[in-house]
Amino acid sequence: MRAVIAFGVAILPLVIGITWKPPEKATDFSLYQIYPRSYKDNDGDGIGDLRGVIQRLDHFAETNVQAIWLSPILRSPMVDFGYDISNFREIEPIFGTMKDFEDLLKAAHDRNLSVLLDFVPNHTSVEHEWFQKSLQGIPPYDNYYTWHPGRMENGTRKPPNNWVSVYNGPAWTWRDERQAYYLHQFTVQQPDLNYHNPNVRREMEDILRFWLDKGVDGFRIDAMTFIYEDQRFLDEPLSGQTDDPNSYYYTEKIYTSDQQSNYDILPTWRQVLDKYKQPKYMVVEPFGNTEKTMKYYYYGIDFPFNLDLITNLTVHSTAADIKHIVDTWYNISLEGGTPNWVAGNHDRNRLIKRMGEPRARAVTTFVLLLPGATITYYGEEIGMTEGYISWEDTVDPLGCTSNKAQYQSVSRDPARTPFQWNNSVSAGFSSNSHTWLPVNSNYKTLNLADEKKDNNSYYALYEKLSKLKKSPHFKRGNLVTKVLDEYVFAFARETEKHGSVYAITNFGDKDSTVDLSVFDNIPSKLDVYYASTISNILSWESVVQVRRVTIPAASVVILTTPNANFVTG
Ligand SMILES: *[C@@H]1O[C@H](CO)[C@@H](O)[C@H](O)[C@H]1NC(C)=O
Ligand SMILES: *[C@@H]1O[C@H](CO)[C@@H](O)[C@H](O)[C@H]1NC(C)=O
Ligand SMILES: *[C@@H]1O[C@H](CO)[C@@H](O)[C@H](O)[C@H]1NC(C)=O
Ligand SMILES: *[C@@H]1O[C@H](CO)[C@@H](O)[C@H](O)[C@H]1NC(C)=O
Ligand SMILES: *[C@@H]1O[C@H](CO)[C@@H](O)[C@H](O)[C@H]1NC(C)=O
Ligand SMILES: *[C@@H]1O[C@H](CO)[C@@H](O)[C@H](O)[C@H]1NC(C)=O
Ligand SMILES: CC(=O)N[C@H]1CO[C@H](CO)[C@@H](O)[C@@H]1O
Ligand SMILES: [Ca+2]
Ligand SMILES: [Ca+2]
Repeated sequence: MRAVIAFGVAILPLVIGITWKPPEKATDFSLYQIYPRSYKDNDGDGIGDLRGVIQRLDHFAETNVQAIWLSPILRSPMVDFGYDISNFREIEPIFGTMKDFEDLLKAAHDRNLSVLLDFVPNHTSVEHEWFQKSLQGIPPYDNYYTWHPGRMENGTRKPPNNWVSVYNGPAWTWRDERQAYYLHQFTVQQPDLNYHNPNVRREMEDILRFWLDKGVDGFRIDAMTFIYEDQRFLDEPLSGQTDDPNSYYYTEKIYTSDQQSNYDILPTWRQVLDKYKQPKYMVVEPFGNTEKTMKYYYYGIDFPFNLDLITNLTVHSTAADIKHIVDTWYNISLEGGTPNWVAGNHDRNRLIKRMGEPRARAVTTFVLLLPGATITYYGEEIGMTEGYISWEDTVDPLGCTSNKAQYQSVSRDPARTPFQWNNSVSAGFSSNSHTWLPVNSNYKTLNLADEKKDNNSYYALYEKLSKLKKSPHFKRGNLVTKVLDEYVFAFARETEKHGSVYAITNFGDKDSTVDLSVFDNIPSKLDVYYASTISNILSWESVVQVRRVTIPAASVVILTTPNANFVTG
């Protein structure tokens, strides 16, 4: 009896602290990735911080964002900008204090915004206390990481096998202190945790609980593909793609990637989340192919990120290619899964760099208007482009371990430059004219404040699409897709009473005239809701005849049933 009362008292403050009811599942979520170093700097040191995020939370109200995911904000020597954590229970001082984080959580919840943390389970920093103790062989930490004596070849000690790290070079590093090699699938400073050790699994569950108890709404799980490795430590077969044994692409990842145990551990984390009254979300970062990614849906998570709009879509994609990607991911909803659409993250070239501005607008239309969860990488809503970063200014470990001639092809810095808020000093990101990465020089014209005044800006598109996404009238998950021409792909979202919306994209280099009457029950005339290319073919506020609609090259056109009012009904 006493225990029951104590339990009731303990959970009461958590329940009272939250006034709104987030959705049970992340279905139709709009999730925004904040890269905290680059979102907003409050204290003027040139690096973004948590107080900066608090200042800019209202940015999300206008565009119907329901959840933010913060890239890692925990204590870190910042070798991999936070993905190398030295203490899983402390906020990194560059970003602020625990009080700042608690204030951020409260300020977000006051706005009905959910907050997801980046959970980095695969590895710690070498500076983590566990690793320091493991190095000295102190129990129980001695087996928290994967240590191996290596193999002797003709009297010379060699790493246990040919495994290569994601950041190139051997995945094994020798330490004299332990007289052994440790495994690191990422940088030398990111030793892999040993998930075959039940103590490690328990520690990581405790860390989840620590943040859930604080009130976070869930986690985005980093580098899921790399958690477990085969314990026989055999050589991986050669891929044949390169002769360079230090290249990540040298081997086929049959022992270091996508092991079945990576899937099996997820339901154990789900159980931890399900102990809480409020809905908690869990989304996963995959790395492999579509099939292996899809498999995550069956292991208790909300969704694995769909990276196909990044990896499979190109400026040359045909309408059939696009339809295949869209149908593949949409089909998961037939089994109760949540499709999701991602156009970028801090590891990839920005959308506009990959696709060019005109086609990027079409991709943004997919991301916001297809059924399921929308994921926005900070800056995508204003169409941020990549900044030029000189060799001297390069800080990304992938860039730095390259050389002056080649760093530009591998460095991730250009996709991580500060958010462009306005046309003042450092684009309104910082009061400091010197920022951790230089602000993109195009900020005088490409910035949120100016885009809000321009009906044809990228932000205007993002806002218009966000309004549509929010419409309560779309039939749940409803979608019809069509190939109308070699490069013209179209889809329809229907409602019960308010007609339909049709998005038509032309990825080709030539205008194309198509017949939309292939869609069942389409009216003979439609209103133009949006056209990315304003020309004499289509202009704002015009009406089109569905049997002959000309879609300009490299553009997107969004049409609606006449006088439809999707947003307010
Ligand atoms: C948050 O949600 C609650 C309940 O769902 C609602 O009453 C309140 O107005 C919302 N607050 C904001 C800022 O939208
Ligand atoms: C070991 O040495 C022998 C004799 O010098 C040589 O034939 C063999 O290739 C060497 N093996 C390796 C793995 O280097
Ligand atoms: C992505 O491309 C790969 C390789 O071409 C292909 O096997 C896969 O089916 C594609 N995925 C989708 C969703 O179209
Ligand atoms: C999607 O599901 C439909 C209906 O089951 C099926 O006909 C179609 O082939 C599937 N498409 C893809 C790309 O999986
Ligand atoms: C730009 O943003 C900064 C930071 O909020 C602000 O101090 C400055 O006044 C803004 N400049 C303009 C022109 O709005
Ligand atoms: C932008 O569109 C709105 C609504 O259609 C219109 O009232 C306004 O005049 C337009 N502004 C500009 C600068 O074109
Ligand atoms: C997209 C993403 O989160 N990438 C991260 C994956 O994990 C490695 C190691 O933690 C990071 O370096 C990447 O930035
Ligand atoms: Ca700062
Ligand atoms: Ca691992």
